[in-house]
Amino acid sequence: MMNKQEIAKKLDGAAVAAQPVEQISLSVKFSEEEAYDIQRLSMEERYSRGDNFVGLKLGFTSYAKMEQMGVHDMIWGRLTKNMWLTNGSQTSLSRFIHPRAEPEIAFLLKKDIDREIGLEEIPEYIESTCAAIEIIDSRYKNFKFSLEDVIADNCSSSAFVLGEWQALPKSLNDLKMSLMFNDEVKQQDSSNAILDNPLLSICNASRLAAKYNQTFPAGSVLLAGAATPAVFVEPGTTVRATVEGMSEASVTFE
Ligand code: 0L1
Ligand code: MG
Repeated sequence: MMNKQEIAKKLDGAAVAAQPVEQISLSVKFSEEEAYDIQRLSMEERYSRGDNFVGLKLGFTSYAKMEQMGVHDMIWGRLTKNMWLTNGSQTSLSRFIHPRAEPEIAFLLKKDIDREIGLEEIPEYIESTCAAIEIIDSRYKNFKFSLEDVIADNCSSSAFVLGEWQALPKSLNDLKMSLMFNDEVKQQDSSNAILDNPLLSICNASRLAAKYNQTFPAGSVLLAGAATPAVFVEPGTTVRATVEGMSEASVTFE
């Protein structure tokens, strides 16, 4: 029976080789708490190779998706420097297994968050916001996993792209968000799809980070969660995420 460190190494190996593995929970039972331990250990493998923590991502940030997955809370994962793709750049599909893209909103922290913060405290902690793309790429075969499996696998997070930062407005509600492949709109919804209010993702990230003793330092990025379902990326595609009133984020997959 694999222990947490062995599972972490297996998931890290799958990410490095871009080769999927069987769902861990089919052979080993582990709790949500243990899944976050495995995630941390697996990310420590990356840090030991020189990669660095740069922020957090939230998943399952739509109430419809939580209900669909039978869960009552968001999940969170860690973002690293090597996951950060330059806006407008090209990247090879071969570094991924079966990547999907989602349109998101990102935030930049200007002050360390070490406890749960409320909506009214956000201007004190958040410097700016931008349109973002998250590339999710489950390390499990056929993108199939239990809640514990996906948490252990860093919530499928694989890469992200940020548009240009802009000052944080008072509200981020009612903004049209689109995911485009070349010039074709693949998905579209309102920013309200993110927790009814994307700013709430900051409060939730602060709560979850504090619960799991993850520091969330000034300068970190927060990916707030997707406004639409994720779409499989194909070769030769320029993926673009647009948020009304913000500059777009884009990346081309060769
Ligand atoms: O970022 C997300 O919303 C995805 C969370 C992980 C679940 C999945 O891979 O679909
Ligand atoms: Mg996401």
